[in-house]
Amino acid sequence: MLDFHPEVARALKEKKAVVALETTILTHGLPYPSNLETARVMEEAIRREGAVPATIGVLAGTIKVGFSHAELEQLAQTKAEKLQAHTIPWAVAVGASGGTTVSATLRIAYQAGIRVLATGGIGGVHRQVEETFDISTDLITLSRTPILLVSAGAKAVLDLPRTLELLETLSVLVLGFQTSEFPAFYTHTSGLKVTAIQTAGEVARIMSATWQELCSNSGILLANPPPQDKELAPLYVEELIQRAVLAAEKTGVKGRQLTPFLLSFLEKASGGKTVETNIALAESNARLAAQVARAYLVQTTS
Ligand code: PSU
Ligand code: MN
Repeated sequence: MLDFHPEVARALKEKKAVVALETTILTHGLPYPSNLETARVMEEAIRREGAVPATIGVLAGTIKVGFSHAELEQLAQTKAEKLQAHTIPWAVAVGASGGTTVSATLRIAYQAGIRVLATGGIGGVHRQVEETFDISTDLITLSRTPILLVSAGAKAVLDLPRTLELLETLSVLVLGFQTSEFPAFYTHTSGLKVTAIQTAGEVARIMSATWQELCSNSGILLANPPPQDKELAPLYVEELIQRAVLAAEKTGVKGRQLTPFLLSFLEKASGGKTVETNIALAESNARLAAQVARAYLVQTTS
């Protein structure tokens, strides 16, 4: 059912390091043309580290593992759905196009034999969850899919303490890359503690201990702080987020529309500053994911 780009098919066959990329960041997370630029920058970062990018998404009902430039452009331009793991079959059946969220991408990547995925920031428990019960299916899917996800912590628009608590309950190991603080997407600080890990090699060792030695099917979250020179001031971001959450409440935005609404509000309210940080952290996550994919290859073939 999967349509592999020849470069990705070859890389998997030759057992090269491959990193999966999600496409909701392209279809719903960033404005055009920053979205297309981000997708390309992430792919390039992976190539520079000697790995092969496998951008995943759905084009007219076909599940793509690896996109050509023209196909990426097509996905960025068309009216695309926001697909989660459980809505992929619907898109396939009706011939819809869609960006795959982390949850959908985890599912497809695993099916394709890929063990590392990079995103900007994973979804999680939304603020005001008491009223809305809005919890991203990213968390549940990660807990059931043996893939390592590189993410700049979780998106700051979320309730981060509850997101971290739920990951704990779901038995997802959360590692901080060269940090013991869970990053808050636009900043490296959140006040929340995680287990620090120093090298890609150690991450790879944990992956094989989890999946091969303990036969666990749990995913792992590798939290990578945003690049220092692109971080935003914590108080500045928090003020914008509170305004964004209030605006969402007032306009009645909820469900799948909520995250895209909040991100776009932040972009406008910050004069594009949040997009700049988002692109920088996405690139940095892609780079780290490629380093981990290479280390995991060494780990599993030695
Ligand atoms: N990272 C970004 N921008 C994004 C996303 C991640 O920098 O837009 C997307 C991912 O695809 C993630 C989704 O799975 O946001 C979460 O959506 P929700 O909260 O509705 O589950
Ligand atoms: Mn949701």
